[in-house]
Amino acid sequence: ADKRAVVAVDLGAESCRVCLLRWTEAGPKVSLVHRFANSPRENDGLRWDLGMIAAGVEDGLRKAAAIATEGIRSVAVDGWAVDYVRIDADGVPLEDPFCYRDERTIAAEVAAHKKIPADRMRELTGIQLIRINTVYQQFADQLAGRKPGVQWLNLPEYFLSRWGGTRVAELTNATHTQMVELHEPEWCLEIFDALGLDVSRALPVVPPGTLLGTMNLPGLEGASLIAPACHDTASAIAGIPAVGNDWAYISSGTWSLVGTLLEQPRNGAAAAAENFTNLGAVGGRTCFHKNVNGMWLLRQCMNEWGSAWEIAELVAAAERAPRADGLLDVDEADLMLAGHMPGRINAQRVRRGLAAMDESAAGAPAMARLIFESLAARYAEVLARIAELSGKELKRLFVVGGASQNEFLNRLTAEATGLQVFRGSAESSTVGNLAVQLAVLDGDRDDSTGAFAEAVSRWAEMLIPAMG
Ligand code: LFR
Repeated sequence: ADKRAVVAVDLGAESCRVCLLRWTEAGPKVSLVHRFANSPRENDGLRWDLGMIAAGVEDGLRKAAAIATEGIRSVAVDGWAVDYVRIDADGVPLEDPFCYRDERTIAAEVAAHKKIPADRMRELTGIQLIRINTVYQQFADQLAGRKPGVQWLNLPEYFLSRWGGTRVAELTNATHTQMVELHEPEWCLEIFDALGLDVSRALPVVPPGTLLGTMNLPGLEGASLIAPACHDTASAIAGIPAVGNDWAYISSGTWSLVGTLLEQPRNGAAAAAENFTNLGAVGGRTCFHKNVNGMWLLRQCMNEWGSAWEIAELVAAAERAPRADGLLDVDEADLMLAGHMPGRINAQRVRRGLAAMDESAAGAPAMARLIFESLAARYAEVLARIAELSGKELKRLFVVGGASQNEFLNRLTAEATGLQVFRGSAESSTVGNLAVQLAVLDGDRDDSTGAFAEAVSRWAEMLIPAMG
């Protein structure tokens, strides 16, 4: 068997990671070879620093190549969805990509729905109507008269093409644009037409597990480039090896994605009215979930509190703080925006007739507790609806991703939901990314089948204990 190493790149809104899978006598072993902080910055709008991300990832790839003297067999990239790179005819980015939190889409969303009603967009795509979706960003670019570029790619696919891969739109990521048909893996022409967007600038939609070519980066030449589930959430869910019909998930990081896997999308009146999403998942399945706010709330507060608190101490202090006197609506639009989060939280409290809290670092434990209790209550609400809409009798809840390490939040979640909570991998996106690669390298190429999903699941089960 081929015992060369396999590399997973995971792009996160807060941190980016390069991990290396090597084979030992005892089986696979995965180690983190490079990690660096990421965040959008104000630069003619809220944007990502693409050069910094590329330099960081490529540093990581070179480190991986230096460690893996046996050679690297393949590389795959997953990352947050919806944001994209517009490129010129030579594949060179026109500018730094916008961050989905940039406020330009507030007006674009309203304007877009004058051209195509929200209900119709929902009916066509089955996707949660949420301002961050690519479609509103593309429309905002157009309204602002930004040069369209010859093509655009979501970020993971951009990186794969940057190193020599075919330019594609991987399905799990493409669905989050809100520009793909619900029942066909194809761009939705009605939406492109209604908004005056040019479908010839979008790339062919391909399933997760597609081979895109070979790597041209010095030191890694010849490694296969694979599109995994390019959407980090779809990768994270692929990293949960659970079987059966009684489980739900929370992919817990900057966002909390609260949902369950379905064999078929559900876009009936209730799912639409309650704005659940039907995103692409590995093996032709559907991630049926809702974006709930997440560690964004806490991280944004921590930015204001300076270096006063480390996350672990803050969680411990929150656990000792008194119960909150009233819960936040964590999904209020204002709480999705960047900057002065303690003030935004207090503004909501005051609007709801509650007393303002201490916004300083001294008040951090109480505010953190409020955030955790409010998130847990929201998870419970959403999961109850998921059980109802999916017809599943939920018993187990798998929490994966960075914030799955927060045992206090897990306990609050167990109390609020009544479900048995299992902590999956903190690096579940990487588990899923590698599992898809291994399934493909093993010869399981037909993504549309349950067999592919099962192969991925078997690999995920083997990889979880192998994560360093
Ligand atoms: C999680 C995630 C979510 C997506 C949001 C924006 O990292 O990918 O699934 O809704 O970020 O891309």
